[in-house]
Amino acid sequence: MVLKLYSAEGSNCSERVEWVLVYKGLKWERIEVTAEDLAGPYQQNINPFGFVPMLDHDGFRLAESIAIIEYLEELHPNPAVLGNTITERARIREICSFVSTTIHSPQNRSVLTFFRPELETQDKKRLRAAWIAKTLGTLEPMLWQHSGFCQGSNFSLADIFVATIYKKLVQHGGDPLPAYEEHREFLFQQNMTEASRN
Ligand SMILES: N[C@@H](CCC(=O)N[C@@H](CS)C(=O)NCC(=O)O)C(=O)O
Repeated sequence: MVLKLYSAEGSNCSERVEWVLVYKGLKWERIEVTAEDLAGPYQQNINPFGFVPMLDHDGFRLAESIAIIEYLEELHPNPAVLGNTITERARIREICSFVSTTIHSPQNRSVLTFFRPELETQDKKRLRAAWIAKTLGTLEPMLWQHSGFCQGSNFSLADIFVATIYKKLVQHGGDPLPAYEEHREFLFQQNMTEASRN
């Protein structure tokens, strides 16, 4: 079985999948896609959506980070990232869906460029950071209700989605958010780090 992941430096969605691959202890190969390739040969030949990540499992290609992660979870259920009970799984999916659709998508580079082509890079970064900060504020009351992990008492995909989108906020120059900083520190203490490159 050969697992390959088309990924890109700084890609938030790819990082989610990479973290899952590492956490599950899977052997995989990373293929870097450059910004120029994304809208060119990569879109023509590999992923018609023109986005990373894209998984290639023995020739079966799959796009969309959540679909990829669900596929990996079904292939390799242990250790689980989607929780153990039906309500746990539902809550984890609720958080991940909010991060993926409400927080991440509007600030995606190509989405922002489509709607605001006039903005300079720095202004785009500021806008992206402001949106992530605002929506992480909305999400906060849903998190850390039972432990330092985002949902329930165990590490899950919710931690991965939250930690990686928070990292994006910091990369865009947003002000630190204390609760999310604490979460990052907690994961580090638990050895659940973002050291996701193999
Ligand atoms: N819904 C997709 C979104 C993928 C996506 O937005 N990927 C970004 C990197 S995080 C990308 O390829 N951006 C390139 C661009 O916007 O041109 C997923 O979850 O995989």
